[in-house]
Amino acid sequence: MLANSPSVKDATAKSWVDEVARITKPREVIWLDGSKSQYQELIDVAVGMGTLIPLNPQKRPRSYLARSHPRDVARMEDRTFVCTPTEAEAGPNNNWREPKSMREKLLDVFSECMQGRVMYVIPFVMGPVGSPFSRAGLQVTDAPYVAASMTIMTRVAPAAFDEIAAKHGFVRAWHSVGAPLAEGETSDSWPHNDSVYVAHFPQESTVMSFGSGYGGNALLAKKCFALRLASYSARAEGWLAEHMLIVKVTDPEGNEHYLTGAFPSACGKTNLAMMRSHLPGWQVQTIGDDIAWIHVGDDGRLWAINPESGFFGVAPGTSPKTNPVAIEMLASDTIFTNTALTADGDVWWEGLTDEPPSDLIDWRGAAWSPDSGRPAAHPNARFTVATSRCSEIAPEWNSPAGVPISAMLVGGRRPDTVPLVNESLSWEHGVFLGASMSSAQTAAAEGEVGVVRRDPFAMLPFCGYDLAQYWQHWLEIPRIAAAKTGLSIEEVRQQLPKIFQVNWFQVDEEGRFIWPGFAENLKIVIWALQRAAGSASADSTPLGLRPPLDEASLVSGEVSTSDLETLLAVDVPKWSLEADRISEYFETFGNEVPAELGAQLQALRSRLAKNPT
Ligand code: OXD
Ligand code: MN
Repeated sequence: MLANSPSVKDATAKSWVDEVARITKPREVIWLDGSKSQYQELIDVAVGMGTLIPLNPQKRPRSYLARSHPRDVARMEDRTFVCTPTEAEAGPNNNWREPKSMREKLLDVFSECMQGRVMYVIPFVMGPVGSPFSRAGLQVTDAPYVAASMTIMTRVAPAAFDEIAAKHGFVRAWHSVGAPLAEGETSDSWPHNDSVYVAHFPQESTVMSFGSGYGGNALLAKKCFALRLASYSARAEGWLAEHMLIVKVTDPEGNEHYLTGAFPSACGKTNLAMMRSHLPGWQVQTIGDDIAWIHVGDDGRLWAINPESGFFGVAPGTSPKTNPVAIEMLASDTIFTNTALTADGDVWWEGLTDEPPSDLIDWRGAAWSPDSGRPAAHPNARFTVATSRCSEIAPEWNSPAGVPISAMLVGGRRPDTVPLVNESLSWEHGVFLGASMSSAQTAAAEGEVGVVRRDPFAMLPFCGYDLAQYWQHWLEIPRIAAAKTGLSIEEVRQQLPKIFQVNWFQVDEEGRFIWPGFAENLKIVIWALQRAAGSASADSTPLGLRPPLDEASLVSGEVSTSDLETLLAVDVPKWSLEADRISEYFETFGNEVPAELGAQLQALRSRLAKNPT
């Protein structure tokens, strides 16, 4: 049995937990301290429940497979709510609910919902312990799988109480699978409730999540805290909470550069964050693969921390070719969810090997063969693994000050129209590129896969307030930086990162990707970093700036000069239509859309008009 631990120094924390227990009525309350032994005990409990299946220790030591309920496999955006005082504040991008009545509704839903189960209390820190940018949270959950996953994904430690004391507060994260047990009843292996709520109360720094045990619906530190609630606080406090990877690139001269990238879910952030350099003298290291908290430094530069301490990555498509660093990282100490199981007790997913093993158990637990006509792993199957397992993690991932960012990528999954890379002409133009981003939908959220939707800065599902106000906040950054540093706006502009739009996903007539992607993306990253450092040339296009077409470093065995021309081409008729679509999208935000973005759209239209071919 887990020890009921720590001396809870913070009276507010203690009384909140008491209140939750009074409402939810668990049979026992256990505080976690982040220790290895407690983690192992959580795992043992989850194995005992049948939630986790131990993998063959000869193949994958200390690793487990979880099979979720078939209806609980992804983030549920239509069951995710933002409860700001007014609907206008939440914006058309969020499902708004009036906070008081929603809170009452949820208190009702949570009433006695943990009966017969243990409530785990998880004190955690987001960001390096002691960093001025870190924040603390307390999550309660009645799912040992969720508690174990949170132990991997966040810094669970008694130090959270010091952070709470220092920062005067913490995020309150309520989580229940919503499946109380009657006396003597045993639990399902994946308890859940068909009625799901993931409700955010930014004013009270509170999340209440009920019914789902999966990913972002349940690991509340991730999307709920580090993006939705954090983006809301960030606007008021003058910083940015972004759905961005952070990567470190060291050039052959030993200069260190840091870059962030905003990409929608399942668009290769983890692969880009873990690229292995194949270019002589260049080194790539990982800082984070999903979330960046970005603050203006005293020097006027933007400094980023990764608030997480683990990776919750999409498994399908991850292979020794696409992400060798991840494959090594997953060799042990990993929780897999909804992958297939091999006959010898290991995991498999589509793309891991060219040929599937002939004999598998699929993610639902049914026998599978290559003729089954359905995927063996769920397309949103995941791995959960600690940052410390990544051999290429940069030591400064844990630096309290964060890392200074010199370039930012914004990119979606577009089969055509959006070129391989496009450099913005100014900070404001970069914000326009982020605000007008779009991408074909993936399996990371419920909804039809493949449909192109606008996903500004990859934050559509994660921004805790009106996206139009969020764009305005991005536009304010130069002024915020000038006010903080005493530099002029012009001086600040020299310090801010350059913003680049990228698209790795253009296809030819046969539907094949034209750009090889993966490790080759490093060439684009290098061009962007060299542009930021002022050491690479560029040509103008109606969209912005691009590498010269004879850019030898981008051409390789796989990419001919003519491919490169296709990849970098600007199709003016398509872009005129794209401008119309952007305009229609902006209109859905009414008067809130910053005038500056209207001016950027107008400027795009006039550049296109001057280049009719
Ligand atoms: C994620 C997501 O899990 O974006 O990171 O869906
Ligand atoms: Mn994500």
